[in-house]
Amino acid sequence: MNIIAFPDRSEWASLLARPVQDSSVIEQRVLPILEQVRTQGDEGLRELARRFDNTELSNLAFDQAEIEQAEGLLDEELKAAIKQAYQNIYTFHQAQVQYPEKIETMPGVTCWRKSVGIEKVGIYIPGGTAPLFSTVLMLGIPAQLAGCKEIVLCTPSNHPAILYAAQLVGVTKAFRIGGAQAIAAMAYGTESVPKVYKIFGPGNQYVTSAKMLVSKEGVAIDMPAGPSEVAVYADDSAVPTFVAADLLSQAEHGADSQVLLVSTSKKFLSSVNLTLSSQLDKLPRKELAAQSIANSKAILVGSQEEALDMLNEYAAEHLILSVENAEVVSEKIINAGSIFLGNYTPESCGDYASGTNHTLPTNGYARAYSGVSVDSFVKKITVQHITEEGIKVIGPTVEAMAEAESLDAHKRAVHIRLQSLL
Ligand code: HSO
Ligand code: ZN
Repeated sequence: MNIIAFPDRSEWASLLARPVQDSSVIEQRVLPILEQVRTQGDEGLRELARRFDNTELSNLAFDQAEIEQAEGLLDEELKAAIKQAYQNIYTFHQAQVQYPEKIETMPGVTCWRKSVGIEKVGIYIPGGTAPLFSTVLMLGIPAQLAGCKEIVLCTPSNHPAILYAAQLVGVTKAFRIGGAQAIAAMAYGTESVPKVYKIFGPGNQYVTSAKMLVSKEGVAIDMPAGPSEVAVYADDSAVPTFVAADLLSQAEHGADSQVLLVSTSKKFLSSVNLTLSSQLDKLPRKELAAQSIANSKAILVGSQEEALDMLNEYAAEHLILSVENAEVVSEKIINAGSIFLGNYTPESCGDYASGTNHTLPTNGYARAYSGVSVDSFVKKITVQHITEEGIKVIGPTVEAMAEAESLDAHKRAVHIRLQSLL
C-alpha cells in the first residue's frame, strides 16, 4: 500500500474522496427495464431473464418443496453456524424492539408513539461470486422482529444456504429474479411478485440505480449504497498480520472496495505492508483484492487527535480501532457505521455472527445515516388523548398560537370545545 506521510489538512478532502461514479449511463439502461416490468409484469420478467441470463423462468417463485429441501443440502457444520449467527443477531436486534410509553405532558394530555412493522418489505440478495446468505439473516431477522407481515425475497442465486436462511427468518415468498428487474418487480408488483413498501439489500450498480429510481416513485429503500469500505486506525499495540488480514477481508468484496489504514507509527505501517502481499497471494479472490488494495491508502499522521479528525471526516462504513484503550478512543468517533474495538474484534465477526447488522452506510453517508436495525422495518405512529381536564389546561396555549399564526379555524376547534365545557 502506498504510504502517505503527514498530509496537510488541506489535502484530506481529496485524499479521502471516494471515486465518483457517473450514474447517468447506468440509469439510461435501467429505466427501460423498470418500464418493461411495470407494464408487462411476469412476462416482462421472463423476457428479461431470457435476454440477460439466457434462462427460461417458467417458475418465477421458488416452490415450498425446494425451500424445505435446502436444509438437507447443507452440511451440519454450516447449518450449526447459521443457527448460531441467527441466534446472536436475533438477540442483539430483539433489544431494539420498542414498546410504547405513555407520556403525560400536561394533566390530561397524554401522548405516545407506537411502532408498527411495515406491512410488506422486499429483500434483494445478489447472485454474483459470493452467495450472501448472511445478508438474508441481517435483513430478515429485524423484519421478523418488527412484525412485517409479508417478507419478499428476490435472488438470482439458488444457493441452498440462501433458501435455508430465508426459511429461518420467515420469508413469505421467494423469487428467482435478479438485477434491476427484481427491484422493479418488488416496487411495482407483478402477477406473481407482491408490491412492497420498502426494499432492502445490496447489489451491483444496476440494482443500486434501480433502487434509487423507484425511491423517487414513492417506494422506500434502506439507504443509498456504494462499495463496501473499512478504515483501520492502529498504533504499535496492534498486530500487523491481524490488520493486514482485516484489510484483505474488505478488499476481497470487490475491486471497488475501499480500504484505509491510519496510524501514528511509521514502523507499524511498514510492517503491515510487509505481510500484506504474502497474505494476498494466498487468497482465492486475490485478483479482486489486489485491485482494491492498489487503490487503497495507508496514511501516517502526527497525533491521535489528527487520526480521529481524519477518521471522522472519512466517515467509514466499518471502523476498526486497533489501539490502546480502544473503547475510550471510540467515544471520540462521531462518524462511522459500525466500530470494532481491539485486536480480537475483526470486521468478519460483525459481518456474520456477533450480533450487529452488516447493512451499513457507505460513501460517507455515516455522517447522517445509521445502519439497518429493527427501526428500519417499522414506522412510528404517534397517538394522543386529551381529556376534558386536559383541553382546559392546554387550550389557551393553542388558542394563543393559532391566533398569532392567523389561523382562526384552528383556534375555533379548541375554543368551541372550551365553550362546551363552561
Ligand atoms: N462486509 C459486507 C458484509 C458481508 N461480508 C457479507 C461478508 N458477507 C458489508 O458490510
Ligand atoms: Zn464483508
